[in-house]
Amino acid sequence: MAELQAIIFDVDGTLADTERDGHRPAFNAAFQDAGLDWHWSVELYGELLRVTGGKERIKEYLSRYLPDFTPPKPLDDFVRDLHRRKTERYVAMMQEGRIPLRDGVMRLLREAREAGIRLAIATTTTPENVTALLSSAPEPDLADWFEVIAAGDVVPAKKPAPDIFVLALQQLALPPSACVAVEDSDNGVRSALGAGLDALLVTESSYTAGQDFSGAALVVDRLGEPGAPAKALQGELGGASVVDLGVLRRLHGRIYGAGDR
Ligand code: XBP
Ligand code: MG
Repeated sequence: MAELQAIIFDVDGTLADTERDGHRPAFNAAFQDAGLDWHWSVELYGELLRVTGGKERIKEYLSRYLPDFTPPKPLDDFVRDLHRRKTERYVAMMQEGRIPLRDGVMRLLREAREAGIRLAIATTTTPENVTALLSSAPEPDLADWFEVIAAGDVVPAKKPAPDIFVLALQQLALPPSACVAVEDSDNGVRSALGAGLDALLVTESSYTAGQDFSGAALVVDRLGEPGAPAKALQGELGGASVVDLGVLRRLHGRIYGAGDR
């Protein structure tokens, strides 16, 4: 009988819908800064998102769309420098508060924190991006609410590999059975399930709607707020109109046989 002790959140698409109007324009701005005439449209970016990680995504773009491109320096150095510029552009955009947290995120974080549930992050994105996003939130010290921020290149393999969730669990010093994970993408679902996080909630995001979330315990369109209810797309909300801590405790209890069913 395991009690719910922590929630591990993905960031991009889950805490905020950052990809289309945050990461994508930051890549395009970096390309422009570097004098490259590349442009990633909303549609093209949707295809490139199959590959997680910004540096990996740039390499995927080159091999698929510009196989004859000759970088002005060794490829890894070129991609690293271009991506560094992209991170600068992205952080500046987040500091302007360009992307808000998704509906219900602050509500759920506050409720969990007040109940003594530990908070963690497991994301593929660069750590600076996470702190910049959280710093723009209505709660000024939000980044400090997260006991663990596992992010970016600190693990050998990015999602869909389980490594980043495994690292977050190690840093929390908890087994998967003490946690609920929250994701928005099929790559994230594979990563979380691979780490043994079976109490898995998916909140679909703009680029991930309709993906295959097999294995997730509950899939909703949003966490929801009063007046903007969550809709269950897979699994049951059990009569709740938003995803709150009670919903997460019941979900966890159904998987691990503890808590309020
Ligand atoms: C997020 C990513 C990241 C971001 C860009 O995936 O794949 O690459 O798109 O961030 P997830 P960087 O939500 O599954 O963690 O450019 O810093 O990699
Ligand atoms: Mg995501």
